[in-house]
Parts: sequence; C-alpha cells; structure tokens
Amino acid sequence: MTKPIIVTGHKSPDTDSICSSIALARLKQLQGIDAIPGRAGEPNKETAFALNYFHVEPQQLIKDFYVKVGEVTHTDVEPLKVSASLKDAAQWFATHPASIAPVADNGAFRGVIDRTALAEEFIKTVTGQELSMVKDLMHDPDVFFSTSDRACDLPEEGQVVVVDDGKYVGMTCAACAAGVEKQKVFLVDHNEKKQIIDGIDDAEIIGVVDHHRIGGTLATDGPIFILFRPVGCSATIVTGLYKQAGVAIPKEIAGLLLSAVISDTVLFRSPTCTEEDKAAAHELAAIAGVDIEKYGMELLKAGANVSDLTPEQITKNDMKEFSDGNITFTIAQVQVMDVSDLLAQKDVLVNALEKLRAANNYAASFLMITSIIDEATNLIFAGNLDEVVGKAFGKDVLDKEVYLPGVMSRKKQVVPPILSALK
Ligand SMILES: [Mn+2]
Repeated sequence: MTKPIIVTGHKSPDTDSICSSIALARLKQLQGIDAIPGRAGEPNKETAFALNYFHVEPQQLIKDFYVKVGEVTHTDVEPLKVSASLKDAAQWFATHPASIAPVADNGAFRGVIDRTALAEEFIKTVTGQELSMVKDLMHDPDVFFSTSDRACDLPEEGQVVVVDDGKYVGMTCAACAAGVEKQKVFLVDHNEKKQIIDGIDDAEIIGVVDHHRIGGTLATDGPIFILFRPVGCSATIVTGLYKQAGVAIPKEIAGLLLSAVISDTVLFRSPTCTEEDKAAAHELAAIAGVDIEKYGMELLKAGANVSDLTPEQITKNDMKEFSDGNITFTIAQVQVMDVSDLLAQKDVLVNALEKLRAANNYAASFLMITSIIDEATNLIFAGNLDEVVGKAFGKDVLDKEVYLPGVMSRKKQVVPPILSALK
C-alpha cells in the first residue's frame, strides 16, 4: 500500500501554512494524485476563525516523520507458548533465522529464549542429563521495543521483540526497517530545516512551494518540484498553480487561500505585499463570496486578540528559529490592534523571553509586537544582542526594545537586517 503524499506547512503554523497546505493537497486530489494535507501544530486563533468561517476541518496533525518500529514489525511471527516443548522451540528456530524466540501466553509477553540455550539442551540429551523446559529457559530480553519507538534506534545486528504495554506484537530488525517506503512530503510556506516537522531525514521531500528566503541546505536524493516566488503569501503561488492546472478553485478553498493572503500581507499593509497578492485576493474573494475589507478585519481581529494568552504563549506565538551558522535566535510575532496592553507588561514578556532563550541556549529570543493599525513594530528581546540589534536597525536599543515604524514583516524587515548585522 503506497502512502499518500503529505502536504504540510511549517512548525508553529500560521494561517498561510495551514490553508495553503490544505489548498495544495486539494489541488493534487483534484488532479487524481493521492495527497493529504498535514499540519505541524495547532491552528492559531486567526486560522481557527478562517477554518470555522469556511466550514473546513483542520487537517491531520503530523507529530514527526520518523519511521516507527510499528511500521516495520513482522506481526505474523508466532510466539512460543510458555508450555511449549523443546521440540516446538526447535521447530520455531528451524523456521525463523533469529537468535531469540519470543514467548507469550494469550498475547501477554513473557520473555525470550535463546537459540544457544536451546542448543545446550541438545547437548544434554546426548550426555543424558535432565532437560529444561521452555519456561526454564525463558528470560527477559536485553532490549525490546514498542511500536511507537523510532526504527532508526533499532540495533544494527539481530532481531528484537516488539512489545506494547506487556502485549507481544511481533519481531523486527534494523534491516527490516531499511526497505520501508519513505513518506513523500511536499513542503509549503517553508524550506528551512528548523521549520520542517521533525524526522524529515526519514522521509523524502518531493516538492517545495514557498515565498521565504532559501535558508540552510535543503538537500534531496533526486530532482524535485520547486516553486519559490517573491510574493507576499504562499497562497498566492498556490492560487497560480490552480490556474496553471486549469482547475477551478472550490469555494471554501478560495476562502482559505484568501484568508492566508490577508493574514500574511496584513490586509495588503505589509511591504511584502505585491500586486499579484492583491489580484489573487480579489479573485479569491469573488469565488468565496466575501467582502475583502470586512472579512479581512474580522479575520485579523480574531488573531489579534491575545488577551487570553499567557506571557509564555505570547513569546512563542508564530515563533521561528533562525541561524547564521554560528548562533541561533528566535523571533515570535503578535499582531494586535493596540499595543499598549502588551507594552504595559513588557517586563513580564522579556522575562518569559529570557526563560525561553536560556532553556534552549538561543543567543537571543525576540518578540515583534506589531500594530496592525499603526503599521509599526515594537521589537523586544532577551539575550546579549543589543549591539547587533542597534546596528541592524540603526537605532539605540533602550531597555531591550526598539521601536520600528513601518515595520510589519519579520521575513522582509527584521530577519535580513539582523542576519547582516551579525556578519
Ligand atoms: Mn507565508
């Protein structure tokens, strides 16, 4: 059975990552390709609003791409019974090329017996000593695995038993895992390894649709589909792919794609917004049957409400990790209608940022507090990067904060200056 392609966005998913992956997976389905959307985490409030508005269920959560032991377990390997005879055990070893045999009673795992221990018994038969029973030879295995363990942790040599909550499941080995079909993954709205769902090395990236910088080294085994465009939103690129394929965009999908464009371009206010994003949004709004300005403000407001988030949640909101090769830092962002409530608790937020930074050994952890109305960002942070931040934005850092009028885009206006100031 071949596995469907998983189309997914980045970790800490935003509206673009959730909606564009749903839309691209649907396009593939409409083209007769076996694909399903996946998500790297919980939809944020803005995304939840969009999904709810257009009556679309969030896609399946993908925890990781690691090949699991359960996937490579031979469940048809019958265990020996505790009451089995030595002859039964000998027959078992005659038909299984393993050095251990599992012993179980009514599914309950009891232990293993060794091929060598059985051989000893046959020496006893020759020398006329009293023979042991299977139950006497039985012992706990040196190591056993459960179905949820990672297959890459299997020992290089030999067979192991697989046991879940005391129940015998089967046997497996490292070589059994080598032949497993790789999960095909299509990345949307990201390409940097740190933002990809864990375990991607066990899977196979077959395509990328993105509008971010190319960060890190994305290496693949074979040639893949790549479409990077410097537009404001991945959804704009996905909209183009529907057109290119001559496939009509379903109404609810148009609604989701529109939501992504509104979200990523902050209703066309972000400097990342292009004419192409605006044109796509207008077409999508017509299909979805919504008024862009009215729906757009409702959507942004749904996401801008951070009143029920803890400081820890705020400092991790839409957080992304970045690295210049030497140091790693994080930038989270909240977009709000009014920044005053958040700035009033700045000390608490900087404390939460420092905890986050220290716990993960980041050089710095940033939070962009972006005002949708003022089109400006108060950038606050923890970590000793005052000089870098000062240099990046040509401003004095006052008490772990810089005010950046006109700055709304992390990708275009915050990450590049910090990375170049680090050089
Ligand atoms: Mn995006």
